[in-house]
Amino acid sequence: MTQLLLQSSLFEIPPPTVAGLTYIPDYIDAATESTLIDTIDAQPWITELKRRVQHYGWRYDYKARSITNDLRIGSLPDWLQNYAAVLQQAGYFSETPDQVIINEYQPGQGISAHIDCVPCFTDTIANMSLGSPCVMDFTNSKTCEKSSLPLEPRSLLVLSGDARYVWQHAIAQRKADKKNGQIMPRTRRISLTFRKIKAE
Ligand SMILES: O=C(O)CCC(=O)C(=O)O
Repeated sequence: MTQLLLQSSLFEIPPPTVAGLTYIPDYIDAATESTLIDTIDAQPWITELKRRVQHYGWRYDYKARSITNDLRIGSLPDWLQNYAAVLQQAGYFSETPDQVIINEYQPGQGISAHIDCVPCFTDTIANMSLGSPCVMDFTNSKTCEKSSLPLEPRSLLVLSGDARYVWQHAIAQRKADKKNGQIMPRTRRISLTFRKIKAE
């Protein structure tokens, strides 16, 4: 029995495939990343959660887990609108995203497992990573299968199909991640999540 366990531990179990997940490393270059971080840091942060956030286009009500008409802020600022337009032109979205949430994660901060609000947002969620690498964990809400994906800075993650509607995603609240057996300490990470609000 021990022998069997030892032998099996030599093999890595391949993670289940998350259908509908597209991961694009180096989606933006380092200069663009740096400019984006400076632009983001020049804007006011909302501090009512454990992590700091910024909302554009529409505010999201974390308590009610919803978006209502009174939460409309206005058009995306130009520096976000350009990315929203490119995401639509690239075919990831059928309509241009009109809502962006920016999340800041200091080491030890994360986001609990969730599926993005189904009545609020359309069928694609796109997420750009800046700063620290981190691991995103996925759990299949039907089968409880698990999978993890290291998110590199400057990458783009697009969730559609099962990745959008069946798999929960989360970032564990910890100060380091393991990648290929190596401990990777986290530093400050910022993510930009692009969504399209569902029409009433
Ligand atoms: O920070 C991330 O990469 C994920 C953000 C997210 O899941 C969310 O804002 O709902």
